[in-house]
Amino acid sequence: MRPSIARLVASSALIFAALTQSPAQAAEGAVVIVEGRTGVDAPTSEGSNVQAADESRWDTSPPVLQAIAAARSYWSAEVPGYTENLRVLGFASGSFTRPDVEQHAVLFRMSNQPRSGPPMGLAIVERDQLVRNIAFVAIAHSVEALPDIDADGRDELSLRGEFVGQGLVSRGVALAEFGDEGLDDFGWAITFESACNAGYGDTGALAARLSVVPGAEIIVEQYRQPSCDVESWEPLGEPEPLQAISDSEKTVYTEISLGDTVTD
Ligand SMILES: [Ca+2]
Repeated sequence: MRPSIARLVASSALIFAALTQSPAQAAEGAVVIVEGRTGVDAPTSEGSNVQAADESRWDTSPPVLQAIAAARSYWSAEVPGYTENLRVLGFASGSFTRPDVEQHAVLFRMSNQPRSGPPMGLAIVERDQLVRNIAFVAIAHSVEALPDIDADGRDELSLRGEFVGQGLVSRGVALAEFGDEGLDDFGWAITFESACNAGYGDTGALAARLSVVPGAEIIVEQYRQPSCDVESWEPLGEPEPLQAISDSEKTVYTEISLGDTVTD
């Protein structure tokens, strides 16, 4: 199984090694994809999502239940000793698999084990029909819709995750899109990292802000808190385009067959 936490943590050394340079600004009119400077206690984890009031309806939604039932069969065969700990985590609305339709991407977690890479599901629902059912392994707590960055008529998605362990807090985001071959990552980034409770001393914290003008490159601005005792952030280097993602960094998304279900 893919070591997702390794991906989340792998860039720590690179980020910590970055040198402070002069401050700079992102492009005007840019859409913010992720603002990482929200601190250790920011309500981004499961259980505190701002969509909470709307999420409960997906717990009993027939197409989502259909997706979960199929995912149960998939993961039972895939994971030895699979134990279920189901949770519907959130949803996003947009036109994800084809243009000009209203779809909902519903994120659910089938099990909370292993913590470093639990089995997840993403159901795409259109007109109360399940049109896609994706199985994957990742640390993901929320799903968000992004603007159609590459102008193919399909909105992009972001999946945000957080890992907390041994005093280290690490948050990351995977950027994904549906193409002709299915769902595929087109970028990822660490968006927050703090070891202030890990016993390494006063390491401060790091954060990243991702923004984009649709049709242009995604811009990454990095920031740091020089001390664990301060709450203000200072820029770390110049804004830079998001680095290309390698195949080994991509999440493996598996399409679960919809059987007799009406598809798009
Ligand atoms: Ca697109």
